[in-house]
Amino acid sequence: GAASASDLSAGTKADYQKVYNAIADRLEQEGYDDGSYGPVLVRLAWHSSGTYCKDTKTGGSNGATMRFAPESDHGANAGLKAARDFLEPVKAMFPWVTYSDLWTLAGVVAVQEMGGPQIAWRPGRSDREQEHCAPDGRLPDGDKEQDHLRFIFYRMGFNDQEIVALSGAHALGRCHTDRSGFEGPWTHSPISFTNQYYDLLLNEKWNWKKWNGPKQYIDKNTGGLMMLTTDMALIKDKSFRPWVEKYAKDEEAFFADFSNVFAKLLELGVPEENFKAAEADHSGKPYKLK
Ligand code: DDH
Repeated sequence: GAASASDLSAGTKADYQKVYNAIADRLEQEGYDDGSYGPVLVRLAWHSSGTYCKDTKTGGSNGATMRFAPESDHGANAGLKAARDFLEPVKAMFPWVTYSDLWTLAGVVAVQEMGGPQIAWRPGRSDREQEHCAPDGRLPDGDKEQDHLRFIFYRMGFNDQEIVALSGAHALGRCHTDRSGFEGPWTHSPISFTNQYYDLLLNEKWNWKKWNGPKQYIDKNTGGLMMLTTDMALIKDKSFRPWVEKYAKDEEAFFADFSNVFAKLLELGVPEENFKAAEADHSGKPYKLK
């Protein structure tokens, strides 16, 4: 059932701006990956939300159940402990913020601070206990084709355009052999939010990587970039491809669509009354923090 108002984060907009700033201040760290926790925080926000099923109304960002096994041990979540641990000191500074609000807000901070669009965000998620862990298999597998993408993302309530827009998050970050088994970044600037992913998909020459690891593509030119089978499905599929072409040409359109669809992702499974109850002014209106 819905949490009572007393279970919810009870902050004002100014309070959440303080949480935002505390995350932003620590984002860049020499020695971690490409120099920023931004990408792995975006991935945490996405994996904590993308478990949603619209038919059974289970999973989603309301709960932060990835704190617990078995969800923390799901193969798809390998490596996300780094992101959860990174946020612990912030949780300690602001004990009133729920983990589920903190993790989704961290995704917003990361996108914005890495040069992406502003994302509207609302507090109001309540944390839930271990028995609410999402079942395994709700997140996408990188070695599959367009049917799998549709199966996974239609279940969350997204359409083809939204699938393509969300996938542009792979402008950020990289694959790690000790996490997913795959290797390498998608773009030349993995800690900047850009539309480069779409341009590379269309205009780079991609070959299968010759190695003992899982099937993935590498770019013919430099050998330093990668694509998953699921990434490549976006240009093979007749309905996905026009959106890739649009976002490759028009970064503004990508930013606008990503902003909308990422905000929607972060609210999957959160009852509307939670947003209303959590806000000091009970308006349920989104914040634009910066
Ligand atoms: Fe992703 N992603 N993702 N992804 N993702 C990985 C890394 C990152 C898939 C597989 C992988 C989205 C969609 C998909 C980010 C954001 C988003 C890795 C590598 C795999 C594998 C993990 C590792 O080894 O560390 C697949 C498959 C899909 C799909 O089918 C569509 C979406 C929708 C998002 C989003 O945020 C909206 C980010 C960021 C990363 C980089 C993480 C890092 O540590 O760097």
